[in-house]
Amino acid sequence: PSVIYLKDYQTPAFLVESTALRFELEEEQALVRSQVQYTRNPDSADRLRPLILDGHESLELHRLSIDGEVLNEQDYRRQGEQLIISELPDSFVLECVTRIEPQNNTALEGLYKSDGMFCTQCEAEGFRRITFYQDRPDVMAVFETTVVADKQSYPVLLSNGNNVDSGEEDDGRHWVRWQDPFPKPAYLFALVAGNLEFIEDQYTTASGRDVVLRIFAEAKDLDKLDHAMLSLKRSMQWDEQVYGREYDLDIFMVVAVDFFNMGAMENKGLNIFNTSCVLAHPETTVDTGFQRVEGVVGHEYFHNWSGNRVTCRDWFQLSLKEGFTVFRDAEFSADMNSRTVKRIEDVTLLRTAQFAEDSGPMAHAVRPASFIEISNFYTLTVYEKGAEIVRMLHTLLGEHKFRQGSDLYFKRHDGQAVTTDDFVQAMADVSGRDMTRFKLWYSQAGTPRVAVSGEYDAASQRYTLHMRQSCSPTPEMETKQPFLIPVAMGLLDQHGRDITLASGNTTEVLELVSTEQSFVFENIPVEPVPSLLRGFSAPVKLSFPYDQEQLVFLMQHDSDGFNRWDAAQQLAVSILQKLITDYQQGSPLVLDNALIDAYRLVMSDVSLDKAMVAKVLSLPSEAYLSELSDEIDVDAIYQVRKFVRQTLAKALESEFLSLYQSNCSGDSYSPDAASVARRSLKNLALSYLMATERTEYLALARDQFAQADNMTDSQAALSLVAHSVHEQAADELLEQFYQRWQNESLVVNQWLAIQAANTREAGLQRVEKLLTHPAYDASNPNKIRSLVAVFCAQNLPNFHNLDGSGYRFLADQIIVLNKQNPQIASRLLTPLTRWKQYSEARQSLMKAELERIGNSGDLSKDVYEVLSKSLA
Ligand code: HT7
Ligand code: ZN
Repeated sequence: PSVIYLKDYQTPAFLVESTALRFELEEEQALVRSQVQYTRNPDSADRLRPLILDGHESLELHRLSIDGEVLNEQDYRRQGEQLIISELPDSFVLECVTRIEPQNNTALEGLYKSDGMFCTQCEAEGFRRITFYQDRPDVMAVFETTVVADKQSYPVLLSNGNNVDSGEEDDGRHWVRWQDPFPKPAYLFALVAGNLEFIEDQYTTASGRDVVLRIFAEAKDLDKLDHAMLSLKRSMQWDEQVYGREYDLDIFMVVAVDFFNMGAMENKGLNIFNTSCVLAHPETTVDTGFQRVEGVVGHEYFHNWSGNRVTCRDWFQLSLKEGFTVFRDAEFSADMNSRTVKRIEDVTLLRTAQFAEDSGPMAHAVRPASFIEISNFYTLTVYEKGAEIVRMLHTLLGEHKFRQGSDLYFKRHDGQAVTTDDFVQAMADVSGRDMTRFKLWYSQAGTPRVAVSGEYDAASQRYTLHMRQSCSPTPEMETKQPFLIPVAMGLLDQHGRDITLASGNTTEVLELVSTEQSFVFENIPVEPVPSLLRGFSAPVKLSFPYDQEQLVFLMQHDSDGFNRWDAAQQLAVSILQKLITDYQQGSPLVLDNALIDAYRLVMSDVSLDKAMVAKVLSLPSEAYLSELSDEIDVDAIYQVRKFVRQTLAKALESEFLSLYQSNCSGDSYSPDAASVARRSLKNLALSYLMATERTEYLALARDQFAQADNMTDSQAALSLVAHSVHEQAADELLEQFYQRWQNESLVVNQWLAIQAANTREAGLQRVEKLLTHPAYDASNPNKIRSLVAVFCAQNLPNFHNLDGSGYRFLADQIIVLNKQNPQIASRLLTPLTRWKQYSEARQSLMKAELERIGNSGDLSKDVYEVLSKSLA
């Protein structure tokens, strides 16, 4: 497969004025007629450039004509994924009829069927599976779409924009015509046809325009749409208030589908959502599920400006829309819930999964320089690290200038397809800053390290922070230039109070721009404890030689909530890492009292909000400990973490019990932030109590399971019992749960995931049995993620079994999925790509499975790219 390079970007040879589509949907096929008005691009110097259309090999071409004249086979060339037509006039209409088979489309790209309904997924390059087109984001056009289908089976026919006409035909078929007045690239095209119902609401924009809001789903799910509707209205209002952005069409539609490769898609005026990101009901959805719906609804809605009105010039610029939109949705969620907790969650994801990606074989810059398959670049780096870049701009410019920069960006580029450079330029123009060094964040891969040390001179009352930055080589980039790293910081006096700095503020943003740099603070009366990287102001690995006492001091006193949590994490990490070494050396494990004392302090700190307490009392995950290891010792990490949990549980048993009891409330369920916090603390306490392995706590968990009026409490209890030593109770509860919820697909996914994550022996056999359970469907990505992906990513002892069975299992799954759904297959590969970080024994087992996949024949571009980079 060929490599596409950013440096080879060329403007399109032709522009599109308008695109008219007609879909004849049938059970065995769909006929697609496109009529596209082309004009030669005046930008293009070479007037002989041919028209190059993209078209997937599965497209059956029935007819091609130019201005009504049918083309013969000698008038065009079909070459791989392209159809090339030369010697064209400057302006013409190309009509094209293709035949496709949505019912056989298992890749879930282009037009496919999900549970009997037709739907589309065109980002990034799915439109070329529908018709021949310049399937690239810088070709924007207004679309008119007519959908024709049997009325009884497909009463609802949707596409982008406004419904302008509809009618019935004699044979039981009907049609609906949609017009989208906003020029858009093909990746934002959408179509849905099915037997759907909807809930409706209305929103009046700040300028007084009325917008109809509709959320569609299967009839059985209609009672699970209210939270999404509320989230949508909150998103619309938030975007007006915070960014001054209004919605622009008369109608905004969301459709829930069960078969979907990702979370959701921001198609203009017609968002398509994975059911897992839109359905929510207290009885079937956990608190984090409610929050995810709010976040994803916000994310897709915000794309209407950051992505749709202003889109990407090419796919290397993906983070232009994704990084900015993730930043926007994170701020939205922070405003709707606890800001600090949201930040802790996002940083946890970044530090575990994104940092691991950035040091693995698929490491790439936020604006990659090349790719084989763009679907492989919908990554944590492009999304989450991209959002961190936007956050750094926000930190460097401040709220007000950042908003001016955003206003300028939208004004300057409305209706255009642009680059990350254009985005930064708008920020540079409003602030008058030179952003040249800052832009290295987009082009250099890898996580910078910042080593900091402090020096206090009592005589001169001067405190100096010395910083040194470095960044390890990544594939295709051996050496890096120093980044511009904003380090938000403060200094705490001996009482834990913030010292006012020369600027008059207690938090300052230091700008680290060279490899080594020192920052001097005058008039510091006592040796301070520095609070560094407040709010995680840059996506770096910062180290400072704190001792345990200083970490506990920061945990208690730092005015920055994020850093209070982070001090607790650093304390726990250092203690766990020491125990991991003890375990490896065969020394007995003894837990340092410092952690027990620190936990006790946190539990008695009434100033902390409950969500924060729950976060601080959660040990660093196995994934985070793995990411921090030079060589990942699966067994040591798993055993030590288990030992520490159990020791904490026993040492603080009475405290955890009273925490549990004081957070049980008889109130009916509400997904508001305070109730979510209370439940998270209660269930965390229950998890420690269960870790004691005492039977009275099994009874407590069983009671909670029996009496819960909401899925959060029910599932927490189920998961704790299922993962406990009480095997019989585990089996009973799992069976009861399944009997009760077997008709709720999303709940069944959770049931599968709980079992997949069970670290008890013979985990693989349990997973293999579940593959044949009626609840499992090997063609549905949500099921694959719940069972296969959870097993491989979260069940460390079983997946990494030294007999190699876990690796073999994953390779077998990938070999099948490579043909069926390449996007999912290549995502599933991730755990195997990290093979170089394990012991030699595991390395050779993992590598052998990668090679077996490689030799299995006919690899998709998706799998080929990840595999070849992993083995390089
Ligand atoms: N922009 C959307 C991307 C997306 C996608 C990409 C590749 C394959 C399938 C996909 N489904 C959705 C999602 C988003 O970031 O909003
Ligand atoms: Zn997005």
